[in-house]
Amino acid sequence: MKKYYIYFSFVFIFCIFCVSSVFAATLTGVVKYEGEAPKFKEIKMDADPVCLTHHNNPVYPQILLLGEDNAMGNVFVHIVSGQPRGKFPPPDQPVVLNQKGCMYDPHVLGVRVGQALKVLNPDGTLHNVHGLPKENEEFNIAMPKFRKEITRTFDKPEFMFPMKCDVHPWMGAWVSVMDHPFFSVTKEDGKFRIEDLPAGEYEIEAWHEKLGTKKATIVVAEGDTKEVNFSFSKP
Ligand SMILES: [Cu+2]
Repeated sequence: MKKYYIYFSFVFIFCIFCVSSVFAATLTGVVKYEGEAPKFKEIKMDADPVCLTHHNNPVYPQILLLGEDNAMGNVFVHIVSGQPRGKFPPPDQPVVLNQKGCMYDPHVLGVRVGQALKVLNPDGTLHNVHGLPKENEEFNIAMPKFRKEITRTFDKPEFMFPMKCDVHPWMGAWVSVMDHPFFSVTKEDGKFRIEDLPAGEYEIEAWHEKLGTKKATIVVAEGDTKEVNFSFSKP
């Protein structure tokens, strides 16, 4: 009998620890595009033959990234009000922005205040990394083909500034410098997931570079998993 007491004590103590992380809520959802998608012109990379060598298929602008069933990528979903109090130290790991085949990957990204943004150049050609923030300092860093990576950090929160490459005018990305971890960027499946939200009422915003923003208000209790879906259409 005694060994059962010991066993149950272990289970009880373990569950106190595991439940503490289960208490936080999770927010999930899917972003979709409604209506007929506009057609985009193929990007012509003839100006730089090195870029051309990286592609066997036509390349299109990343403005509207649609997956199966009109699921929508490159949408930035984040909490805009009701943000939990407290300090959220940035992760030690950098956020990576690649310039692969003379295209930014990802096209939309979030980085935390103080977190490193690592920009890679695997292309074997010259790129220049030109960021145009307003709250943070503007930067313009040449990356000749031998300069494979650079790192940049940002000391102020700033929502969505553009990045561009002055060598390849079709290259563009959007960077948001966040002071909290409650954001997510959709990929081609349109899905987002925001975890570890304390119980509360929040206003959630989905942002798209051309189609504007959509908002929703949610209330989550501890341990909830809530689903919120957004849809965008041509204005
Ligand atoms: Cu470039």
